[in-house]
Amino acid sequence: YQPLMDAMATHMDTVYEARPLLAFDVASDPAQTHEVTAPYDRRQRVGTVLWTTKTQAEQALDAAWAAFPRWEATPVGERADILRRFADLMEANMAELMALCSREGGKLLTDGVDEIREAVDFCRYYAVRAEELFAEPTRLPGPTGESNELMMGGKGVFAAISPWNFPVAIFCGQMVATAVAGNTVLAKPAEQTSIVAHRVVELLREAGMPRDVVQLLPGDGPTVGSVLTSDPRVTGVVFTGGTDTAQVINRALANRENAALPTLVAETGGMNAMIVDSTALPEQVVADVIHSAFQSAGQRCSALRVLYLQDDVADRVIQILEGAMAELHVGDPRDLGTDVGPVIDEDARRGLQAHIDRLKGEGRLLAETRLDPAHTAEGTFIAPSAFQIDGIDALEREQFGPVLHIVRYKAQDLDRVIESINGRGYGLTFGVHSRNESFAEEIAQKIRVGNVYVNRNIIGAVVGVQPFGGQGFSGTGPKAGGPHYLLRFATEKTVTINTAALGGNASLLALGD
Ligand code: UN1
Repeated sequence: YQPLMDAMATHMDTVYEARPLLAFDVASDPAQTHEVTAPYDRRQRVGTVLWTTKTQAEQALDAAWAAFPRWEATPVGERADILRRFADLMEANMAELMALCSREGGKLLTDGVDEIREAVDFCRYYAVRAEELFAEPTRLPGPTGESNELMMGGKGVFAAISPWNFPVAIFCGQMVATAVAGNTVLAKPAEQTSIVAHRVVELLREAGMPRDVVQLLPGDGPTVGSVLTSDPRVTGVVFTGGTDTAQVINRALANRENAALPTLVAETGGMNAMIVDSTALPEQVVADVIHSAFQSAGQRCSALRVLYLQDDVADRVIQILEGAMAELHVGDPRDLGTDVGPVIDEDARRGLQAHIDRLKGEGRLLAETRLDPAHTAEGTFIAPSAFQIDGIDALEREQFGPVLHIVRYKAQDLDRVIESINGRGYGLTFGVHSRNESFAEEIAQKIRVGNVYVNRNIIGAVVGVQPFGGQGFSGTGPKAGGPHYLLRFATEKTVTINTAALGGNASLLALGD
């Protein structure tokens, strides 16, 4: 990491000025300018963000609408090449992007590396998939005297609404997937991470993405979000964030007058569980639990929230866990010795603290990491903690932070455990730890989630290898980083030609040659 650290050092004090990146230039406006400070130390400025006004958002939509036919007609190879150049540029600027992920998003440097790598992988993966899916019409077999072809196109204008917890990876994944499929895109980054989003879109423009094809609209939900979800010209929305917000977006899209039926691709919350049976290796379980529950300060939708321990192994696992949690260092994410950084902001900290205080009040605390005020006094930090609860139903909502809930179960109650996890209605990630192969397989079969992990941690899905996404309250699918993702942003047109009438074996391919 040393060369990266040295390169990053040159970006640690830059004060940024982010602004909307639209098809047209926007004037500065002090009334629309917001300060950004670092989550690990609120005295440190990262820069300012100029928020998009409602009128600008509407004008951006005009431009996106006008640009769509031209962009859709651009050969897919050219669209994919922009993604490849963009990936190269992100790699070349990795140190700066990592520095921004830490300074603005509170991410550990190691998380920053994974983050930029994932964004690069999304670009290269979707570029290849787009060329496979969109390059040529597919000829379909049919009766003599007729040709049938399936042609792929874009859908129109997409709004891409992304979260702060993956401010480069998910932000890029949404943007490049919708764009390479032939759509024009209005990207609304999370309010908390607009500066890194701005830098990323500057690189995307440098890679050759036309200004009116992908536009960046920093701002808040009531202003920018509501334009994007109420205008009938928005063909679809790709969203990652909370389940509640996805439901609000779904209702807003459905309530539009004179709008075509929309596409909503949502990747939302999780109440992810892990089941550990008596044959599991306690040391390995604890290593994977710490990783799954506390990496990224638990701020991943894939993170472990509820750990089910079979009675025979529970005491041993909890004892090792307690020791391991006592060793975690909470503090400045730019320090390589830090294991757990801050949570994103004061609202998040307050919500988590209230949940923790309630469980402590009920006497449920099992283990906790100590905060050292010398490293945490100026930021929004939450100490990792573990509590005993009776079951997943005791949790009212997803707690998006480093809080682990532990349930003891008896072997004969396993079916009831699985029923209650399935019955809770979320379905994102799930883990099982067991050295009994048929036990693990049986559970993996019964559990209704998007991603099952056996004898390992449950976060960090790899693009193209572990397609990621859930079901139920956890999302609509299709899976990001999977082979079918781009299809949800595409139209399919079947063209049937009576070739006899054209006097031969005509096909669109032949006509186009
Ligand atoms: C999210 O946290 O919003 O597998 C989803 C993982 C990541 C999760 C991203 N792909 O941990």
